[in-house]
Amino acid sequence: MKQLEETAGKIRSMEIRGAGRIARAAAAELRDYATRLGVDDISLFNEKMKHAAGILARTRPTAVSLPNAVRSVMRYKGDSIEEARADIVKLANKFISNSENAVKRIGEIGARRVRDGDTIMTHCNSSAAFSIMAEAHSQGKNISVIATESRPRLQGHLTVKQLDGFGIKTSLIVDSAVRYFMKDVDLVVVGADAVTANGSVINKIGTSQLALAASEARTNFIVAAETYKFSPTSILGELVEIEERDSGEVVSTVKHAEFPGVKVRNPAFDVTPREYVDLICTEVGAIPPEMAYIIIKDFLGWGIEEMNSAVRE
Ligand code: RUB
Repeated sequence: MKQLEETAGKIRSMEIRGAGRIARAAAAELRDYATRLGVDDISLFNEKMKHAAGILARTRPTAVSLPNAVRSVMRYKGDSIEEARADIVKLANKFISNSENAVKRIGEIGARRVRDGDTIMTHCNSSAAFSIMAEAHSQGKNISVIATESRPRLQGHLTVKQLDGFGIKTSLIVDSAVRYFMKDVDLVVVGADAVTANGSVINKIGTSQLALAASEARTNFIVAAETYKFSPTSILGELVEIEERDSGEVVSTVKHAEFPGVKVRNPAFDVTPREYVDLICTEVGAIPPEMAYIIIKDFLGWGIEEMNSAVRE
């Protein structure tokens, strides 16, 4: 339990962050937990696995990749502990390798939308969005990237470090400079924490602001999202919960003491309506947001029963 709690803690504190990485870490932890689990009764084993899955799934509420990853491992079957354990290892490893391949494939598909000489704007730190920019650069396209800081956690610093390390011309801007620079931008590329059945995209707070500025400037807005970021339960009307994090991330306790009557709000994500999204690049193809339902139906393999039970959980 100690290692499981440690992994859960790392996801909560954002030492492990980004929807794809969170999902892979949870799948790996379930696999390792099952391997370590020293019980000799299958019902107890199943009970403990369920408990562990619950702890991991509840670490962060917004990234749909997390419950999707947990569920794909928890579909394991087995009449004995050995069988169950072997199936968990197989399913977790399959999820992890599919996820890594998906990010690579999104890069190849998305890079086709990038032209030589393009200036790309990005927000936060997304492996899938980075994969598109890195692939376009590797193909010899002369791109430059404008990346936002992404306050309050400054994931933009990770992005610019990665881009610069890859040899891509990169500028860093404050979040409020997005509209100011949009006139210089040919394409916006961002990642996603969740995509709903109606094609709305949930990503780092401020993403919808980029989308609005891009729409005003007639600039294409592309989302890079693996299929496991799509939310099956959104078909049943479930809303994706927007995580609100501690106010200390926005303003220190000492500073806050200077205006104690002020409530400091810190939503970590926002919703970009599908009208602002030109294309969602998944590993199975680049789709218009209107096709989100098809991805959920055809590629995630959830039956209506499974969706109903996920909503009840
Ligand atoms: C990260 C974030 C990323 C998406 C996609 O938020 O919003 O854009 O998770 O990332 P946080 P990826 O830092 O709060 O986890 O493409 O790597 O899955």
